Amino acid sequence: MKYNENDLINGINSGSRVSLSRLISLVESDKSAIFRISNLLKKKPKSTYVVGITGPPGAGKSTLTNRLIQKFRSKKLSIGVLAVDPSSPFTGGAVLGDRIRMQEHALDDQVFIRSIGSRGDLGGLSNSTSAIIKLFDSFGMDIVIIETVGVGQTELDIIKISDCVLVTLVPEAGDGVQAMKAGLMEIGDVFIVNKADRGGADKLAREIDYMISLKHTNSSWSTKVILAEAENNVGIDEIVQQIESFKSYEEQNKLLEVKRNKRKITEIESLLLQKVKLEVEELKKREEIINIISDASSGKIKTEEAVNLIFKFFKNGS
Ligand SMILES: Nc1nc2c(ncn2[C@@H]2O[C@H](COP(=O)(O)OP(=O)(O)O)[C@@H](O)[C@H]2O)c(=O)[nH]1
Ligand SMILES: [Mg+2]
Repeated sequence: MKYNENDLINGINSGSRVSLSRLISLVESDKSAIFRISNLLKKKPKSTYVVGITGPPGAGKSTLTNRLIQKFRSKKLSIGVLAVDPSSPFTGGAVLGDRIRMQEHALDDQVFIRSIGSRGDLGGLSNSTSAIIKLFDSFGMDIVIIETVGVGQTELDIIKISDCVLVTLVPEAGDGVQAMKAGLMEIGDVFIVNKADRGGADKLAREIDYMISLKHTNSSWSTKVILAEAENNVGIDEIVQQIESFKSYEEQNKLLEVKRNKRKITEIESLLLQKVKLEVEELKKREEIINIISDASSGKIKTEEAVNLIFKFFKNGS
């Protein structure tokens, strides 16, 4: 079903959840949509604070997200949650699990939960995710939580879109070393050792503490490691406290502004690539281009020559 985009934008600007939901689907499925709508989105006086949660699958990120929602709701804050699952869009088991776990918030109109699949396109996590953050922002959410199933680059991309990164690990053999290898030590603003009800949590927390102490940094933020049991609601107050302290630290030192401005540069690069890709897709429909491609594939001209010819069309815009 096709909706009128202007109606949806008016809807989101006036707080309609249905419009929010439809616009999220739109920016996810149509990569050119954000270029059409971003100018029409109203800027709210206070921008949303983005908390990224990453870590290995099964570490308890969704359980923790659920606890954080409860805590933030008790502070009367509105929350948007985006669970990004790179492997299984919508129908995957993990996502289904997330839905069930977070179901208790389904009737709360100050909580909006959405799962999306990152389809590994150019820019991976960042493209539709930052568009969706913009939608949450216009809707007026106080907090946005982005949960990524931590694998590879997606895990590290979280820092490009978050104001505060929580790295969640569990006391299982080698998790600390894995985290270091995966580059997680570099991106965490707060570290959480979840499943502290199991053995080995203290040891892992000490390991992480030690690795933090080795980090070369000129930041005055002291990165903490928090022991938690998301399942049993243990350690959640401390985590929220850390998020709040980090936010104040960023605000007081004007870091939030610097971070967000820097983010715009990354965003321009990634949107520019996206735009080029969209233009190229359009170009490929033209007869002249189809002929060039066919000449290259039959060996009449070299592939490089074909690219140069196509690029000429691209640059001339005709
Ligand atoms: N023992 C224990 N299990 C937990 C704890 N927190 C979460 N879990 C369980 O760990 C499993 C994975 O949790 P989930 O939140 O889906 O992890 P995610 O993949 O990181 O989102 C679930 O079965 C949870 O019930 C905890 O503090 N202790
Ligand atoms: Mg999860």
